[in-house]
Amino acid sequence: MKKVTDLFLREVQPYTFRNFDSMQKTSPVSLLLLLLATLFLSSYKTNLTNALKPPKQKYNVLFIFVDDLRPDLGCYGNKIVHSPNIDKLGKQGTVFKNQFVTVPTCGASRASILTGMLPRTATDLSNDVFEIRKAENIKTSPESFVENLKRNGYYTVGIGKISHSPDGHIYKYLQPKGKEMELPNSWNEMLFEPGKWGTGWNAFFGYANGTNRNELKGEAKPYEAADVEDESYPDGLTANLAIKKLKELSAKDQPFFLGVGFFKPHLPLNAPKKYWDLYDESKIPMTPSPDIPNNVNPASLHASGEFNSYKLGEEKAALSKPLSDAYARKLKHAYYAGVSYIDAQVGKVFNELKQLGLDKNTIIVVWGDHGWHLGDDRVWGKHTITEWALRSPLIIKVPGKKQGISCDKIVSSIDIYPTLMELCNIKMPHETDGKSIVPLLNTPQKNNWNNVAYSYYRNGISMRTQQYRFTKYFRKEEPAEELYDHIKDPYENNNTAEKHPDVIKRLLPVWKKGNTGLYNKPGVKLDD
Ligand SMILES: [Ca+2]
Repeated sequence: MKKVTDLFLREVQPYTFRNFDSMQKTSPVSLLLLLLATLFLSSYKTNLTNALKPPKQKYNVLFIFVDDLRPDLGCYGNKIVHSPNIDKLGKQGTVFKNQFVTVPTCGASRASILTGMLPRTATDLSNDVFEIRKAENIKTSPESFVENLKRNGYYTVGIGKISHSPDGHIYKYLQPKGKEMELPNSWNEMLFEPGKWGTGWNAFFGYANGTNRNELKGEAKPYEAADVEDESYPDGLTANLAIKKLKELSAKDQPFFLGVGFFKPHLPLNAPKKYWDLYDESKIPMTPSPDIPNNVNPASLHASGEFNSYKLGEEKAALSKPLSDAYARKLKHAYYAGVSYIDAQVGKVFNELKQLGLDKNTIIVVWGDHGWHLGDDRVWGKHTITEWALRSPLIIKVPGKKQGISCDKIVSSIDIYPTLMELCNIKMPHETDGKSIVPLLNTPQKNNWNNVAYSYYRNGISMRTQQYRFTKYFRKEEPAEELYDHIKDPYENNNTAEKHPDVIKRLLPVWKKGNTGLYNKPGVKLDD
């Protein structure tokens, strides 16, 4: 508002004075009229300033990034999982039931959400996208929404895993924390408490006794249930740090962005025993998609390499044979314990926000960076362009907006940048591939919504519409096209591409719009 007032003064005052000078030689009546006019203008100026005065303060933004969280939450209809705090947020805001990430791997998915852009090169699919861009010294992507908020007067604080590395700094596993940052222009403060693990990467793969997967050379289990307090695993420390920062931020006369990045339920599936105790393992259901889907080439899936890198697991995952039901249940139990552990940490942060009275003026976003196969299609992990790995939670609460809304429209994580800018009344600094979903916060069943989301990996491009998932791979293995009808086949068990060339003919022009040409360029090695 200061800028508008300044503009007013610059434009009006010289004009007034110029006339005043020219009227010095005129009659006292004219002088009186001029004085009255000046008084009027002065009062008009005050009124205008008041009228343009913004609400007490701009919205703050609290953004919770959760690693590898698929929509296994109560507010997404999962009746087994205990997630009371995130569910409560769902009742205060909008739950987006069909939100899809653009890339099913941590770093690339986060690069996409942070810039509001689809991947355009092979680098954009890499987990190390931030590091590669930095090394190549090229700015191939526009600024992050955090940087844009910062440039527009926000005080920005990140805690934990927001971009890709667990503390925002670039360095390799088992190395000391690096000096360079993944997002060098985004943060006023980038923080992490590594505790007994010493560095962010060690903490990320950490066990309760202070060891970590990399130090153990993979001689570790993919899960742990130590009977310890929340702070004996890294996310408990992250929640405490977020609470401490919120207290400081509440004392500042400046809107803030606080990003908090929790690690679980990423592997290793470690959580305090009390969260495991919330579940009866025997009641945890098995996947509705236990086999490789019909008419699907195994090249669309993978051999669960990341999961199998925890060498002390009781069984190895493979496409040739599913894990035993008992072990699959144990692993799902571990994943759910991790979700409940995170939910409790998120709840602590929400409570502090409320205690400080900041909830009335703070937008809250909870987002998972991609989905995860819990044995679905015989895969344990991410890195596929199936519904299992691409669908993740998105919950947005905006003070004063409708509450307890469930929205089924198709949205993409690239839509979040323009959404936040609209809510914070800040211009997009570049043309985004996404679109603001603020209209859906007002009218969740909005007609004429462009129901399409694109995702990329494994040499393929997958498109989700309200009814279908259509995927086309650039590869020699057949079939290279997959079509799933989500009305008849919500778990993607049957590829019906061959049966429905008519549907594909209809979908293909829309699919082509999502082909950014990224596979025309040389590739990088991707994880699986
Ligand atoms: Ca992830």
